[in-house]
Amino acid sequence: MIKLYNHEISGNCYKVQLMLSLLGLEYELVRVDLMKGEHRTPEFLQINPFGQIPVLTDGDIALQDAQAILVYLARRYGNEDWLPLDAEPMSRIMRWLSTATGEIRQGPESARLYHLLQVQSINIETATKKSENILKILDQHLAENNWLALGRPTIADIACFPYVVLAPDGKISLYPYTNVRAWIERIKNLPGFVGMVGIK
Ligand SMILES: N[C@@H](CCC(=O)N[C@@H](CS)C(=O)NCC(=O)O)C(=O)O
Repeated sequence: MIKLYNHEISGNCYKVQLMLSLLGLEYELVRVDLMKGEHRTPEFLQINPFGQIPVLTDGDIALQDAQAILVYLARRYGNEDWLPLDAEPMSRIMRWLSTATGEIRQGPESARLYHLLQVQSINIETATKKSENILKILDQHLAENNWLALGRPTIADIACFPYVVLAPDGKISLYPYTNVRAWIERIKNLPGFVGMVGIK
């Protein structure tokens, strides 16, 4: 049985849950209470020394990092559609997995942490500026493409979706980004789509 170590307000956990659901897989959610520090217990550090969720276990395998887990699920349970192995399409997908952990994490993910969870160490001016910058780039890219990496949904879309759609939690309006909003609707219409707190 697949288990996802999860917290309901985590967009990084949600991207894994969304992929599991789109693939029609059965899984069990194991709640890790971040507020109580359950991610820092010796038991949890054994499955992820980084002290972070998500972690996915599949039998004896324990995997860490949302992007790495998306790669595993796509290759283990998906078909070529979600993550093809040919050099060029694979590279196009990797580019957006990097964007999810780079520009999107430094932008809308950080702005959300600041406003929703009052993480004061975040420089909110920088996070807001970075959010607007990456949303503008995404909007331009999506003016000519229905999906981020290829002509169909891939794990690139799933990796980037949560913290883009949750940007308003960080007081970043999505109103100016018409093409981003249309892409969000396309993702919400995928068979098997599930939401999370803040995403209907
Ligand atoms: N690169 C990791 C980042 C995961 C991450 O930042 N997880 C957060 C929850 S969304 C967490 O566990 N934070 C607790 C901490 O870092 O102390 C991934 O993509 O999975």
